Order: sequence, then structure tokens, then C-alpha cells
Amino acid sequence: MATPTNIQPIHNLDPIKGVKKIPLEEFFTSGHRTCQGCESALVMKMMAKAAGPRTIVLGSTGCMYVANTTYYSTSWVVPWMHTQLGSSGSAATGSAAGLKALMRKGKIKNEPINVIAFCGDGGGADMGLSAISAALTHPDYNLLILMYDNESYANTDIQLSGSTPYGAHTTFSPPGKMKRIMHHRWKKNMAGMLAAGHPTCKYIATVCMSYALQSMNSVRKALSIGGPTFIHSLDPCPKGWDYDPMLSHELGELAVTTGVWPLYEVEEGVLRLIGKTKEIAEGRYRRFPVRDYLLKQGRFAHFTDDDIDYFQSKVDEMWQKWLIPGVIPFQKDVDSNRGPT
Ligand SMILES: Cc1ncc(C[n+]2csc(CCOP(=O)(O)OP(=O)(O)O)c2C)c(N)n1
Ligand code: SF4
Ligand SMILES: [Mg+2]
Repeated sequence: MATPTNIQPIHNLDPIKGVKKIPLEEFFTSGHRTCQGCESALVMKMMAKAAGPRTIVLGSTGCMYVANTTYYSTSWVVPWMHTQLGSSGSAATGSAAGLKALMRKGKIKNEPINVIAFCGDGGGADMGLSAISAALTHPDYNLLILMYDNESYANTDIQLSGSTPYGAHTTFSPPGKMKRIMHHRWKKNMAGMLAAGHPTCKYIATVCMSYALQSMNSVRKALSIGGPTFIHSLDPCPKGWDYDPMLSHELGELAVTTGVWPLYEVEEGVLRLIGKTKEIAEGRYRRFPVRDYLLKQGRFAHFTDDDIDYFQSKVDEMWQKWLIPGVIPFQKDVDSNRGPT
């Protein structure tokens, strides 16, 4: 019988040092029905690999639920449970609390068990935002919420979400003759918003599976640090973004190298830009024009040069005017010593 304790033990998952050291064992394997070139499926696979066998995965409704648990089959090797579309935060909190209680009462062995809840952008950035926010305010539970962002409600046929980029063609924003651009809002800054408002959350990161090792190590860090943590992954989606599946990896890279998707982590309140994003910020790597990224995708095929210029100007603004390039949109007051008037 396990020793009763109030402390929920956590894993100490060291960073994987190089691709050759990536474990061969799979915990998300064959048997799924995702589209060819689906980066979100790759996120599931690498996330599970990074976490290892003592892991429980909870997933909200969306492609990564529906396509991965087709009747009588599943690609999950670790225990997996579906939760309602807006509930990844509550499912994570409840599962972590349940495990902790069972360990405290000596009903299960006192050992580190990872709790990972994933959600899509519709389930996370829109519908489940409040539950994620609540989960991140509980320092007592060890959990990771991973939002896989394919920039639409993909499973129900590509509707617009708060994470859909400006101007993109979705089933809710089809370009027409009278109105070419139907979607005028800028993508929600999910990781930045959560980092700014949840000091109890010890680790927040943005990732992209085109940089797989980096992304896996973010998952490992999140699971080792203790308390509630959050990762936002940008995932090219051949169906929703309308491109040849062989371009998935390249599009993920372009999202980062054009500066559209900055990679960073906030660890115990300290912000670090990562990889190519860091190189861009330090002037060691020149940002590619967003045109290279946009024109490879059918969802932007209706863009004119003016539309591309506008998109570029917004990305430039994120890099040149934001307090932290591409991350925190506040600007310093020129007269910051002045009190309220
Ligand atoms: C409360 C609720 N509203 C609507 C639906 C229908 N629905 C199922 S999956 C889905 C799309 C979810 O989008 P997202 O979270 O981005 O995941 P993706 O499908 O893109 O993987 C919707 C709207 C639902 N299951 N529950
Ligand atoms: S629609 Fe997109 S996210 Fe869904 S299974 Fe296909 S590629 Fe993956
Ligand atoms: Mg989605």
C-alpha cells in the first residue's frame, strides 16, 4: 500500500538531447483516421512520446477525438478519455485532483503520473477558455493543457475560430464578389494572454512540430516543473488551410521564419524567445516575407497584394512595436513616471 501524502509526485523528465535519443516506443500509434499530412496527429504522437508510459491523456471534442477513436479502434496506447468540447481545463483539474486524493488515501501507489489534457483552438481559445484559466490558477495540481491549433473548427468542416488568421477563407468566411475579406479580426494571442494573467502557472510555451525536438522538450519541461502548465501548438492542417499534404512541415517552418508564429516559453515568470524566433529578435536571422507563407495556402488564395501588405504590416507591428517582439502587445508609456491624472 502506498504511503499517504499530500504531495502529488512529479516526473523528472530531462530534455532529450538530439533526435537519436528520442525514445522509439510509441504511445500514439496506428489506427487513427486523420488526414494525410495532419500535423495535429503528429503533435499527439510526439507529445505522448515525450511524456512516456505513465501518462493519462484527456481530450476535448474535435479532430483529435473523432479521428483518433473511430468505432472500436484507437491509436492511444496510454489511458485516454474524451471530455466535452469546452472542458479540457476542468477535466485536467478533476483528474489531477482525483489522482492526488487516491494517492493520499493510499488507494493507489504514490508515483508520478502525468495528466495531459488537450483541446483544439475552438475548444480551448474560444469555448473552454474559462475552464483553462481556472485550471491555471490551481497551484496544487500537476497538469499540462496542450492546445493544438489548426486555426479553425476543423472537425465540423472548417468554421472560423478566435484563432483563425485575418482574412482566411473558412466555411464561415467565404470570400465573395461583393466582399473579398470576410474575417477582419486578428488571431487571439492565447499563450501571451495566459502568461500575463496567471502567475500561478509555472510554464507556458508556444511550439510547432516542425521543430519536433524543441516541442517535445517543452512538453517534458511542462510535466517536470509541477503545478498547472500550458502549451500552445500551431499545426498546419492540409484540409482547412488547403494545401498539398507534403507541405505540412515546410508551412510550420515558414510560420516561424516569417515571424507569424513566435516561439517562446515563460518559465516561472521568466520569458525566453526560442530557436529561430530568438535569432530573428537578435538580428541574426532575417524574417521571411509573409507572402512566402500565405500564398502556399488556398485559404489565402483570394488575397490581393494590398491584403498581403496589410498582413505583413500587422506582423511587422508585432515585431517592432510590441514590448516583447511578437509576444506582449503593450507599449511603454513615454512618460512612465507620471502618476494618474
Ligand atoms: C458544446 C458543443 N458545441 C458544438 C459541438 C460540435 N463540434 C464538435 S467538434 C467541433 C469543432 C472543434 O474545433 P476545435 O476545438 O478547433 O478542434 P478541431 O476540430 O479543429 O480539431 C464542434 C463545433 C460539440 N461537440 N459540443
Ligand atoms: S481536418 Fe486538419 S486537423 Fe482535422 S484530421 Fe484533417 S488535417 Fe488533421
Ligand atoms: Mg481547431
